[in-house]
Amino acid sequence: MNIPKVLITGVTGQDGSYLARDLLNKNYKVYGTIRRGASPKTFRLEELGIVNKVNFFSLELTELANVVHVLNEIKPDYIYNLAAQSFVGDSFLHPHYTSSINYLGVLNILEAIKLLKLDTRFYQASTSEMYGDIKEQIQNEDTPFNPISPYAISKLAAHYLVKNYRIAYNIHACSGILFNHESEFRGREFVTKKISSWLSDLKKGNKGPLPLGALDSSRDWGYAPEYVKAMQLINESDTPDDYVVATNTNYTVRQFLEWCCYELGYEIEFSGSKNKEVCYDKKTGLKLAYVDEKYFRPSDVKKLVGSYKKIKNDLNWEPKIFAKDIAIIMTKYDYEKK
Ligand code: NAP
Ligand code: G4F
Repeated sequence: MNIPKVLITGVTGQDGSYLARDLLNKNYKVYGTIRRGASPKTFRLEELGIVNKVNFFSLELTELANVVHVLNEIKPDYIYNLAAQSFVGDSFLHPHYTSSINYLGVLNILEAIKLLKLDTRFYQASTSEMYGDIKEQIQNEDTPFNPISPYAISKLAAHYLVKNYRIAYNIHACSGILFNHESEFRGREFVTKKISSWLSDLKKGNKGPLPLGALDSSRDWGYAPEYVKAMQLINESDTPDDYVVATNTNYTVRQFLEWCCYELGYEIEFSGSKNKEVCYDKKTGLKLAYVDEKYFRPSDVKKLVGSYKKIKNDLNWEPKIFAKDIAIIMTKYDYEKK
């Protein structure tokens, strides 16, 4: 039997590292792209004990010739395109850079598949951020998109490109519209990890109070190791299609903060007006967190909640770990980490 060859762009990120672990466990041959830099960020792969099992290729996604060369060398059976400028806040500061990696990068991979006539299955990391200023209370595959950040716009353009190449060139290309998913390996700039890691440091006496932006933004937070299983089901399905991956629940940043605080032994209360709120420990009066307008975005998605009905029906995927469990898992991990 032929061993499937899989190429993961963004293998060093949160999702890429969990996905690589799963695929190696299935005995697939895993290739991962890294970007050139002083020191590649392989710490997640090292922690999972798989850094020596991944075959690394240096790839600059915005260079078509480089993409063609790498795909021609590997001739992968599956591609998971997870590489991205994935931080929404940063996309307001770097809209050109965000568009080039998140949109042109996808165009280059699809063009390379077409030019090389590869028989490969392509998965694109689409996002709930595309729903933006939401048009329906619970979002599904048919909900109109209404993006409100350069990140979301770049991802939406890529999303349509994937559909177009599927229809126009019969490429086995699909997208997972993933809602926010978090884990021990989440990047520190995202709000969940910022809260769990900062407060763990504060509890150990290594940091002062935590500055935050919009406390009442709400998100549908799932658990990344479960979401990479959904990605595999989507890409390995014989019928290429697009799927929402979500938990159908949603909570605010404020609630996430409260759960992490509670896990560390703090019972919290808030005081002050909207843009100057402060969060204290009720028992000791210790200042734990405060609102800093610096973290407000020029335009921000207020609320997201997704329906996983289609992926449950077609591919039998459903979430088992929800936001409060995730807050506890992340806080325990960060507090216990040296
Ligand atoms: P992540 O942890 O930020 O990882 C992003 C990966 O992309 C990293 O490996 C990073 O490499 C790589 N990358 C960034 N810029 C690059 C560039 N210019 N050239 C090549 N590689 C580059 O993201 P994630 O949370 O795992 O998310 C994976 C994908 O899913 C992303 O496309 C993201 O937009 C999308 N998504 C994520 C969520 C979520 O809630 N996590 C939800 C929906 C969609 P370095 O290690 O060198 O930085
Ligand atoms: O954790 P966030 O930065 O995630 P965001 O913007 O929802 O994006 C993540 O999920 C998307 C899926 O919908 C992915 F496509 C994307 O790649 C990324 O993984 O912010 C969540 C909310 C926002 O409303 C933000 O304004 O939390 C609010 N927030 C409040 N204080 C903060 C902070 N966000 C960050 N990053 N840092 C804060 O201090």
